[in-house]
Amino acid sequence: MKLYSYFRSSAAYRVRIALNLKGIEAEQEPVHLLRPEPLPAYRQAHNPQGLVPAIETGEDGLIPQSIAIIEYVEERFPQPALLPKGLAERAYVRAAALLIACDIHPLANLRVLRYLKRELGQEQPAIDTWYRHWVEDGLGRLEAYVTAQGRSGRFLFGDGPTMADCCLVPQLFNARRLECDLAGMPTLVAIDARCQELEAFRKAHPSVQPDAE
Ligand SMILES: N[C@@H](CCC(=O)N[C@@H](CS)C(=O)NCC(=O)O)C(=O)O
Repeated sequence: MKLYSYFRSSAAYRVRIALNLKGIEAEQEPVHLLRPEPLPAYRQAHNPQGLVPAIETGEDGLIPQSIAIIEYVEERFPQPALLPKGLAERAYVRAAALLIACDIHPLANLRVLRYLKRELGQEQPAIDTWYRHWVEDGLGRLEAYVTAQGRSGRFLFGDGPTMADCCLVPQLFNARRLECDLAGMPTLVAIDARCQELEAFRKAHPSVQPDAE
C-alpha cells in the first residue's frame, strides 16, 4: 500500500497512527501542501479530491478521506481492532472521531485559513483567533461528551487505542502548535499523554516523517 501524506497534515497523521497500530507497512509518498507543485499533479493523476491523505490499496484502488481509509483498513485487517465490539460502543468511538474530523478540522484547515486571508482579507491575528476559537470550542465539546459518557479509561474508549485516539492526538498536536488553551480539557490531555507512550503514535509524529521540515 502507498500512503499519500504530508508530515504536518493532521488528517494524514490519523491514518499513519492507524496503520502503525495495525502493523501495516505502507510506502509513503509525500505531497507538499504549501508549494505550487506537486498538488495539482497529484490531483490530476491520483486523487481528484486533491487532499491528503489518500491510500493506494492496489486491488481496491485509491481511497481518499482519513475516516474512510481507517474504516477500510479496519475491515480489511480486523486485528488489532480500532473499533470496539458492541454497537453502542462503536457508535461512541465513531462519534468522538467524527466530532474531530467533521466538526473541528474542516473549520481550521489550510484552505479555509487561506480563504480567510486571501479572499476575505483577514489579518493573521484574526485568523489565529478564528483557529483557536473553533479548535477550543470543539475540543471542549469532546471533553464534555467523553466525560458524560463515562466510557474512557487509559484511552478515549477503555484501555486500548481506537479510531477516536487516532483522531485526538493529531488534533491536540495542531492545537498546541497554534497555542490553544487546553486547560479545560484534562481528560483529553491525559489520554493524549498515554497515547504518546505507544510506539505506533510516536512513529506517526510529524517530526519523524520522511518529508519533515
Ligand atoms: N476530510 C478530509 C480532510 C482532508 C484535508 O483537508 N487534508 C488537508 C491536510 S490536513 C489538505 O489536504 N489540505 C490541502 C488544501 O487544503 O489545499 C480527511 O479527513 O481526509
